[in-house]
Amino acid sequence: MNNELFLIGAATAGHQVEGNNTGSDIWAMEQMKYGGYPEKSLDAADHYNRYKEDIKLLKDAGLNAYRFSFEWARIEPKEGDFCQKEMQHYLDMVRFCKDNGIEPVITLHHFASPKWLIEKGGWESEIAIEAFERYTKYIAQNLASEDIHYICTINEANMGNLISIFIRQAIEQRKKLDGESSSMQIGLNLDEMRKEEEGKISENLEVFGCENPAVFVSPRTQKGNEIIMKAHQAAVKVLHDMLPDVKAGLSLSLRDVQATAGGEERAAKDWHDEFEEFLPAIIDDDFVGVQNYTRARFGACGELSPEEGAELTQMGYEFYPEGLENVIRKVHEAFKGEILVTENGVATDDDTRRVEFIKRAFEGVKECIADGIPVKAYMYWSLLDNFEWQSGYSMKFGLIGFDRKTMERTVKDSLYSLGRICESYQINV
Ligand code: GCO
Repeated sequence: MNNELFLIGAATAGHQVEGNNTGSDIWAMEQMKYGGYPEKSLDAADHYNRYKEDIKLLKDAGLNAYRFSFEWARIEPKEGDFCQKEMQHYLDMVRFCKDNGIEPVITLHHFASPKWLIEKGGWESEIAIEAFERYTKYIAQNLASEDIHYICTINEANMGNLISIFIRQAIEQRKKLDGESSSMQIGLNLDEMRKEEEGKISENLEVFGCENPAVFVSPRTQKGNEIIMKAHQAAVKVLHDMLPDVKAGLSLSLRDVQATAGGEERAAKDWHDEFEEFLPAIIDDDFVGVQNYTRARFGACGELSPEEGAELTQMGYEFYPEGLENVIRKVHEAFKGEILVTENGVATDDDTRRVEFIKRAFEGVKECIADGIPVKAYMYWSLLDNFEWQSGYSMKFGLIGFDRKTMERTVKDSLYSLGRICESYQINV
């Protein structure tokens, strides 16, 4: 079913909504003094126990698809030791979707990894390729009798690359500033910083057995990018061999990169780092998942801040729903397979702005489809307010809110408005 329908749904990621993903690297970092997570995920939205209620809300509002992730750390808590009970949990979720006429779009890896993988070298080690392949095989065996159409191997495979570029730019910026003055006139306590660095190293050694744990969301080397691409390709092969009806791909975080006068070269370089670098490894995939939240404008001196007076989201991004259409068009110039919008959304406390964001973003999707671009799905990020990684629970992306004490859900108007879009836009593709 549903393969002929245009999919309109919402997305979540296990670690951000389930709660108590205790075997994962991110959970471990949340407990650390220098782990970079000021707030802990704890019970999150307790989606692990309440997924039925949440999927029912999505269905009742009129949506027809749900993208969610399997948590590798639960399914393979020790290396090579798979937990059938946890696998069954995800199979139950898949069946619950199916029974309710909701198309499940499964992500195999969404940022969190098993802690043991990081202890063995993580995403900078070839071990990750073999481990991810073995995990994918186990999943494929278990999904053999399910009617699944789309599996996303790795969420935002380009994230580590983007993080390392961002850090490099920040250092260059710092150097420029320092170069301009004869002494560093800034109230930093270098002694304190050094102590903190030492503390971080010894804590990493204690928790992960290495000084710089290569978690998925840490800066990536060129070799690390290649490892991620190889892991993805190995997983796609497994899926094609074992589940021939499944379409496989990965997702990328893609800003709408724009150049103002003089910024053409920098904009082109940025698009290369976000997208083109990964193209050779995905060119033959069935689909690519596009994840867009805003635009990035470049001038002769680099990235520009949003214009004076521009509306900003809670994340500090420019409110710019038109970015999605531009990104889809740019991706399609180079990638001829299907395009799924696997994430698009806005963090705001004002749900009327979310309704507006979705409406305008979806207008762009319709234009792309009208021009023959094979866009097959639009998934809003996110179904639920959730644990936004290092920003904790303060960012409100959800179509559904929840009370952190009682876990009681509050459906926002934006869920119904997306449901109405879905009902009025059932085209055959
Ligand atoms: C990401 C993730 C999500 C985020 C979302 C909002 O891509 O970063 O897929 O986990 O929560 O993008 O920032």
